[in-house]
Amino acid sequence: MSVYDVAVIGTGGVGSAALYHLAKSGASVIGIDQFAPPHDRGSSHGDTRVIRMAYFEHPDYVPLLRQAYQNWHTLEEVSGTQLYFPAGVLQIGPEQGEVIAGIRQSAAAHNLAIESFTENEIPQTFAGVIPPTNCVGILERDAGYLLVSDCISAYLTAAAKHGAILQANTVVESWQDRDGTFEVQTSGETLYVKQLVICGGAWASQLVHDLGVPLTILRKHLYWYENDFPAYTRAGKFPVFLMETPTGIFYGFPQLDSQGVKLARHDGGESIADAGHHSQQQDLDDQTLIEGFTSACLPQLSHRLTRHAACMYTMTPDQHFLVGTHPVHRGLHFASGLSGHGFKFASALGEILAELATTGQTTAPTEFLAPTRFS
Ligand code: PYC
Repeated sequence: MSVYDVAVIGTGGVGSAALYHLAKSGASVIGIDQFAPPHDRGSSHGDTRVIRMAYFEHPDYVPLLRQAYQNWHTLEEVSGTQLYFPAGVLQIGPEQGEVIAGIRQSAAAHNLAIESFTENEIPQTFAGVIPPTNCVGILERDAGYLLVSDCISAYLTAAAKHGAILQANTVVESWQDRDGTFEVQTSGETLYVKQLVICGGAWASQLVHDLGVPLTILRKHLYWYENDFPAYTRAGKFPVFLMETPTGIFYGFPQLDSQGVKLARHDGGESIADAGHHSQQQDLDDQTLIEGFTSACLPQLSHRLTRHAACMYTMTPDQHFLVGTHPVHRGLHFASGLSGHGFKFASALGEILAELATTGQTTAPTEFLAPTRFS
């Protein structure tokens, strides 16, 4: 029998950050993961993730993004590793579409610097980019990408230095709230903890069963295409991009290495019943859409695929996160339903969960993410 102050279940992006902040606060903490993080079985693999501040999804995310940027910088200092790359993010879409109108709203509400481009100015400024008809562009310079696996490894290493225990390849079979102490049954042993932090990603519904919010798991595809056009590279100062087009919302990254340009579709996705049966199989219809997008908007990119991967989005009904303390089990705190746009927040969400577990409250403005909004 083992006893800890806190157990963190799931040590991907958010869980590894929570483990670090808890260990640093002096709590005795164990992280449990069914795989060996960083791994490619969930939602935090495929090299890169976007980070941006003028958030089209909702202006209320901006204060959390400030905290996230700050915490990623701190992790870079702690680990001595560059994790954030300020390549800039170029977003393109119709003026009244979800993306452009949302960015303008967030930028105005929080006084954020953005640069606007007309349809004609886009190809003149960004070589090899052809916007869809009647679309405009916005560049956010203080935005870019994070190296996902390096972020997770850096948090796990830093957490271990502060005394956290990591139990990889260990399944949590069940947990019970026994009058304020949690009994956690893993594939190896029974643990007793005062607080439980669950960052289960696509396994969240199995781990927090009585939350009453339906989560949908989507299988999403990532593609890397060989590139010989110098402008589409990081060295050529090509930005991260996200484009709202008539056939979907597509995003991608400048070429970083010999794998070429990474691209994916942000909308769409195939609903899957069980995260445990998520496969890496390719989807030719999805790939056809991606190549239709590149033919139209990034016409200098080859269609020679160098790599494919599949990952999962865990979607809430309104595509905003679920963050907070369980309404019945007051020692249980969670972040889930990150709906495909959560990794950039991991450094902030981990700190918020650690605060909730150690003090019972957080000063971060997360009320808009409370699961009770669905009740
Ligand atoms: O968070 O910017 C983002 C993003 C784009 C596609 C998936 N996530």
